[in-house]
Amino acid sequence: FKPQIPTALPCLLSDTASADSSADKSGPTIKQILTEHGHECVQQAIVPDDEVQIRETVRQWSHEGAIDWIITTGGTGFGVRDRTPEVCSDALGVCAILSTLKAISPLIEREAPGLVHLMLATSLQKTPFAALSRPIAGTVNNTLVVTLPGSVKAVKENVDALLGVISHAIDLIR
Ligand code: MTE
Ligand code: CU1
Repeated sequence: FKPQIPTALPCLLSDTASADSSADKSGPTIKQILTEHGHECVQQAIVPDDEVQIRETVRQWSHEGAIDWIITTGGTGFGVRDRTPEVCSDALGVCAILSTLKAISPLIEREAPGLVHLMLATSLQKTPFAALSRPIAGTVNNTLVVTLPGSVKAVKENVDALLGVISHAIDLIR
């Protein structure tokens, strides 16, 4: 038995993806994996690389009360959007979005360094480039928020790692 976990996916990929949602491959990947594991995805959005828009999306969803888990994808690395908009490409595994972490970290009420550790430790077994991701995780209101890297490969590896603990985490947070 897998409990249903209402989940939201603001797919914070890029201005490109927000202009053309078919450019987002990681959001649909997350949704597919979660659905296969019996979790319901109740909200999904692609937000442009804008700190305020990202923060307001996460704030709003975490205060609606219906969402237990918000997953973002992209923007965890070292890219600087303003200087390198043209390299913001999922396919290359190079994402140039700066705003995600800056947007979300002020909202976090209780940090979850253990979840960050789990994501990084698992990811480092797959690639040393995992060291270039700076994920954050924690609670906002009664919602768990985690930030995943942008590539489809990274998303699969991180979601697999999180699925082992997420139901219990959400039971405790609710
Ligand atoms: N983590 C996993 N599990 N698998 C990966 O392939 N790619 C890394 C890293 N984390 C990767 C990963 C790479 S190449 C980068 S640059 C960083 O995530 C940051 O990605 P982001 O800027 O798209 O968030
Ligand atoms: Cu990379």
